[in-house]
Amino acid sequence: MNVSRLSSVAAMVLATFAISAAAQNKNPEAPPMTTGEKEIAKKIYFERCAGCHGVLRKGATGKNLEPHWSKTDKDDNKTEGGMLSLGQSRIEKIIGYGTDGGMVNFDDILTRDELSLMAKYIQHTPDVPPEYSFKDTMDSWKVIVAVKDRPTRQMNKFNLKNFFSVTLRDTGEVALIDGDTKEIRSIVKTGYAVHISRMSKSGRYVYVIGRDGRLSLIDLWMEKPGVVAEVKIGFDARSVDTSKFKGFEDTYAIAGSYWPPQYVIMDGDTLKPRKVVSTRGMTVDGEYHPEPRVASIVASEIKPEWVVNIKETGQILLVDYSDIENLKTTTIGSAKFLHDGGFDASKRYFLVAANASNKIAAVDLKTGKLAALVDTAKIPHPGRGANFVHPQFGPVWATGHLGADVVTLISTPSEEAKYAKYKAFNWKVVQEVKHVPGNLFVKTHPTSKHLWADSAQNSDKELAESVSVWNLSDLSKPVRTINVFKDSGLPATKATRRAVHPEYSADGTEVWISLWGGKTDQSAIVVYDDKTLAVKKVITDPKMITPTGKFNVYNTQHDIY
Ligand code: DHE
Repeated sequence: MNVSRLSSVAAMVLATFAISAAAQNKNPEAPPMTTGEKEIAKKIYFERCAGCHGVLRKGATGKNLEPHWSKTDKDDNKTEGGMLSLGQSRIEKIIGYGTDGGMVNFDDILTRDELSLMAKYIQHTPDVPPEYSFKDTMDSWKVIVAVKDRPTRQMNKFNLKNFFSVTLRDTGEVALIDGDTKEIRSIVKTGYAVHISRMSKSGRYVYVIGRDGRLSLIDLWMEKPGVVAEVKIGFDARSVDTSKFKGFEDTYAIAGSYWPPQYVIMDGDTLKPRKVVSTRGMTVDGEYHPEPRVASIVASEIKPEWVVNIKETGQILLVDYSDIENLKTTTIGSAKFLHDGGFDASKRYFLVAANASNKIAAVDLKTGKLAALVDTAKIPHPGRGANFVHPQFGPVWATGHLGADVVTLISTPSEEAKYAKYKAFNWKVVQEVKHVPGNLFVKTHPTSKHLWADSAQNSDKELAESVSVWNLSDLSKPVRTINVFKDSGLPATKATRRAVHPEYSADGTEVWISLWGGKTDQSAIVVYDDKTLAVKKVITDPKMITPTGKFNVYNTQHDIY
């Protein structure tokens, strides 16, 4: 970083001054920063902090980080707070060491100078980034291979169903890995800090969204699968999906933006922008929010609709794409801070975590209404969740928790007569399976007898590098907790290689786990036999840097989890 020793001494003196000012003065001022320092801090904030706290710092999964805030409760009691009242040294400690409330420590990611810089930065009024119009979106749009020049049939001999699109987070790439041979078939350049991949209904196209809003369309039918179109849908993004209803297969794509808060509808095979829709509006509490970010998006298979989950407002939008010129949207109020989620086994219901509200909201896609709002333990984080039939409670959907040491099982309705006896349990938490905190993803498969859960965000290195596996017929304790890092045979270093995101092969016989370390650490994906829990293969390659999410083509195409 470009902060000289001299200026860091000056910064310390100023910071000390700011602390005493904060202690004595009711209206303390933010410590001074040069334009250069602000630019560096702005970039770090966007890369490391905005995801949880928001660009305007109003808070979501993370706390409000405005210099000054005040709120009034229902009894008219006013509370005041903000970064200025905390002061420099306290903020530095929080950023460095994290908090019991779930904030991770950044002392192994940021230097001391950077920690100090960030502590100063968040005492200043947030910068409001520019808007991003339909024209901006259109101007960014590029077709790399025109539809007429693309193959009309699969030109390679790969078993595409069992391909995995693997996020290489810190290089802004995805690795396309052949699930049968475990060979890397292509590494494809995508957006910055690439986030997720979703499959078109046909299974031909992969849509990959980067945190910088760059959406890449990969054609798996090409002899060497590669990018055929690209568009930038905003400055900060996390979600994408395609139209999956009968008659609309591969017709449209939709991508959600964190900043500006809006979503973009595009043509599915070229990414040509068709419509940009803002998500600014009222929260479920009736307050205006200037930054309601688009969290998860899924495509219903029972209606031509997308479920678009708006984080800060807690509004779940059902966007009907049957006539995009006259777009109809159903707005369903649920709970604030919507994040990730998945379907139940019947795909009639979509269950989404309102993570900082400690709730799961379930939407009935048949009636277009909220089916349930279920209270859970702290900070549910399902990924897509996991569906299986519980020996005592019938069909359940599982979510892990970032902030609690359990995996929650919620009973889901079923129209199958054999499950009618479980109706009384529907939408209740029927079991909390004992796990450890810091879970990001749970997974099972219709053919499997196992439930897998990582603990990637646990502060204990050994637990962060391990996953737990339960037998679905007895969830009282894990059948095994597997240290994935040890199984990988990678050389031990000080770095934590977080074992993250279990994903099944198309036939449900293998489970793939990423070992996610830093950009300079050797990474790997460890493949387990789901039946015996033995290691089948360790995939490692100098080009495969920071693998995190893995999206099996068939399972993602058909929402199998
Ligand atoms: Fe994700 C899904 C947002 C950090 C890996 N993540 C999602 C979804 C959202 C989201 C809204 C649901 C998308 C959908 O289904 O349409 N993620 C965010 C954040 O805001 C957050 C907390 C902070 C940030 O700054 O981005 C964040 N996510 C991460 C990571 O650090 C992870 C662990 C590693 C990485 O690669 O970035 C990560 N997120 C994932 C994965 C999924 C995901 C693998 C998809 C799960 C699946 O099985 O479908």
